[in-house]
Amino acid sequence: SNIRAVHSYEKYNDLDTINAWSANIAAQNPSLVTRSQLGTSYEGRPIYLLKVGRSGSNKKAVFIDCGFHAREWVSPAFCQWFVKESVENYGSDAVLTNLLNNLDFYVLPVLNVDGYVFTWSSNRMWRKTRSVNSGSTCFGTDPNRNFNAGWCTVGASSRACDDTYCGSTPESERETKALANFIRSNLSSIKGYLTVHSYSQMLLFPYSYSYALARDHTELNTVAKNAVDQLFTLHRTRYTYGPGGTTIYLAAGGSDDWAYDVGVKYSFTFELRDTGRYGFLLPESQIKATSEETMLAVKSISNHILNN
Ligand code: ING
Ligand code: ZN
Repeated sequence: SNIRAVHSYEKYNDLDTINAWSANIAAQNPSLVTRSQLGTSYEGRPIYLLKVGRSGSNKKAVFIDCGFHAREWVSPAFCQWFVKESVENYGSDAVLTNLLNNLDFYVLPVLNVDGYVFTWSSNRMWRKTRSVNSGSTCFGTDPNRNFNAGWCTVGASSRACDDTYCGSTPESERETKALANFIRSNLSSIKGYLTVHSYSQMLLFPYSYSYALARDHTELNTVAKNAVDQLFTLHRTRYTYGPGGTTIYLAAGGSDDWAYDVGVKYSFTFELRDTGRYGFLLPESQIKATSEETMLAVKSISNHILNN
């Protein structure tokens, strides 16, 4: 008999549980999922990456990360859901099967592993990494202000005690450096970059570091509109969409702007449920609905990438 406990996709899972789950789902689905280590965090924890898709040659890839900001717990829950849906519905869901046959999905369940552990042990509202800042007693850098895209020019702080601290240099954090190195190394295949945050119910695309419109603005706007329209069909959840700067706020150093500027055209930031009633403390009872509706948006964007 199988003594391994069934994984709870409708609960928030701590990092040890997520790491045990990712090892397991790769071991149980070797033709669809492989696990590697993207890098190591400041505090020495492994950062795991799953590659999801049927093996094939010259496949385009979509990179999806979760858990940039430690307190946004529904984000890692979504990444787990995405992998679950992929392994459970491969071969039965025609759209998903086609995507997995023709695209690789790199799924990073938790980027900011140290911060995530800290929200479970000490401070549920922690956002940043947990690196030591020289000359300060405050910890951490905002990983979504730490990329080399208008770095620290707007909507970011140069004070180590602030929640939007941009860090000492771009990619100063081991976590952001590992992510950026991976994307730089796989630019020939990675055509989409999706980074999953909460909350606000928005689908954002470049730019956030300025009001300038992206070269591909018209196409990105259409892709975003189609994605939020699909998302809406399931539970009538309303998302707004548009360039980050005008849709949420100006903020430099974000990973989506960086990915776009290095050549990943389809670069989006999701802000999942809700719009503030529960905020970061979204009840576990909403994980399933949030994840299922988000799947529709991710599938919509991925289909566009596959066909363009
Ligand atoms: N929101 C994002 C943040 O890092 C964002 C919004 C997206 C900023 C893209 C910059 C670029 O502030 C949350 N909730 O973290
Ligand atoms: Zn966030």
